[in-house]
Amino acid sequence: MTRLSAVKPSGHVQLGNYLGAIRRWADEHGPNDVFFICDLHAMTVPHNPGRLRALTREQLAILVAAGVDPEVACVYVQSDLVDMHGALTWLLECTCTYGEAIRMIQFREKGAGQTSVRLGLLTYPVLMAADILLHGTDEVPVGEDQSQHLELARTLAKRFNHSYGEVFTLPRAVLPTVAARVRDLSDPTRKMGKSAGDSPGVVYVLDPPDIVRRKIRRAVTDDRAAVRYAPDEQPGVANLLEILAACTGTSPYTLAGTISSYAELKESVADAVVETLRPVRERAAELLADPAELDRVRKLGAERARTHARSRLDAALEVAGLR
Ligand code: AQP
Repeated sequence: MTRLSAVKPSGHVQLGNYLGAIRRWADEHGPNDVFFICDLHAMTVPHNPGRLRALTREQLAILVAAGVDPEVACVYVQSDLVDMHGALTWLLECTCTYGEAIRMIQFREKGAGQTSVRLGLLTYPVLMAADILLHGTDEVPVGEDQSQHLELARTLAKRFNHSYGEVFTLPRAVLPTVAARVRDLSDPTRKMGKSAGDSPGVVYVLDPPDIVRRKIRRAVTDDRAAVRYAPDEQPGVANLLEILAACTGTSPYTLAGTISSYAELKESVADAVVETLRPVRERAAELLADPAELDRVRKLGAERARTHARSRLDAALEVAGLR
């Protein structure tokens, strides 16, 4: 059974990406899993080419440093197969209707109020369908915000199969088992996100320990001076307790009973986060300083992904009358 997961190089990898997803990928991956850095998706909004290139390498280094083993699972950069993703996207764009594309809620939300949007913002759900179908994916762990796109991928797979011949596996959405939902330290009403830029509320995986500590010490709490796990009433404190729980494998309720002040809570969170990220940061730094090794990993992933996808793309081109 093939499972597909991705990370988008729209910013530096943050603590939420790591605790919520990457750490679990590292713990649970097997030979049928496919992980990719979806750099093509990072181009739907204005982007800087040099920064995109650097973020892509950084994300690959972090995935591997975190323990996603490229010798076990398929770990690759999407643009290394740009010919294949691009070709299948075209077949699927010619399977999708304009009406289906403009009904995508994310397009309406992200495009709202903009004077000019890239056409790719409208069509990226079709690229996402191509990503999924190219690999014969059975399961895609997606959050609520992406479930409409997964539904589109199923619709396009069914329509293509029905029109031309059975080529594509119908993918299923599975709710990801989120190890932790990490919130922004400055505004705990919203999730921590990597595209927030240089925000004091976002801890990046490659932040040096002193920066991590400073950001956590400045985290927003409240004036109740009571360490309780009450996410609705005390979202800032609850977020810190959840981060500590995710790092230490304890429940936030239990932790709340053992800590008496906000200062103590922040010190414990800072220690735990620094120690949790340390091995990943150090290994990623080694990989980033060893371009030959990172290139080897990248090439290995691209070759595996290409082999995995080749026969399916060929079959799709063939039945559509292009061979
Ligand atoms: N705050 C978070 N808490 C827990 N999990 C999170 N993830 C992201 N933020 C948190 C999970 O990380 C994986 C990879 O995310 P992505 O690169 O696909 O992009 P995203 O979900 O849009 O993450 P970001 O960091 O918030 O990026 P931007 O700011 O660009 O939107 C996913 O499994 C995601 O659930």
